[in-house]
Amino acid sequence: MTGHEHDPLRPHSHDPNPEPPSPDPSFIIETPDARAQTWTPDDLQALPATTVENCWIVSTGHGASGPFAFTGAALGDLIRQIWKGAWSHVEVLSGDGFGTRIHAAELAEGVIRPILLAHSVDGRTLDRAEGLVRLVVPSEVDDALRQVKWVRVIRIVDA
Ligand SMILES: Nc1nc2c(c(=O)[nH]1)N[C@H]1C(S)=C(S)[C@@H](COP(=O)(O)O)O[C@H]1N2
Ligand SMILES: [Mo]
Repeated sequence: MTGHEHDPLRPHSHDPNPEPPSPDPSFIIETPDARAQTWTPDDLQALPATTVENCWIVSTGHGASGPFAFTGAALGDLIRQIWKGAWSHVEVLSGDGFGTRIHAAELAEGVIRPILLAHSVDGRTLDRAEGLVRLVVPSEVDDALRQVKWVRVIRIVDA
């Protein structure tokens, strides 16, 4: 290896950033046709809401917090609403260089405890410090590396 090359899709375990990268909670959705649309938390709140109870933010290094009931849009449903063509995976990137890749199979219709683009927790809107807008991957319960705070870009990819 030649020095440290940071890949946001392969974050190493680390102390989470306590500070939002910017005050602006809007985010951009990029579709495979190279178009982009800007969304706000209000746009997200206008979609059908899904709540996933009993979510934990778990980190071996610095403890766990929860249980939380996160509410938001099921990410798979959101993608199927705005992109009717083929797609294989989605990259979810934060404003502070964090991110994760989600395969289409993880976002299939009708999954129990679906992956959410969350705007609320325990019945109230998340504040910016809590990650608004926050990706919640309920199945990930070991190191919180997919619980992406401050989502900035959602890139729908057809590989
Ligand atoms: N954007 C962003 N999301 C992130 C992180 C981060 O540094 N930046 N840290 C992750 C890690 S390592 C942990 S343990 C959790 C912490 O979430 P919390 O601040 O809500 O406890 O956020 C995860 N999501
Ligand atoms: Mo962590």
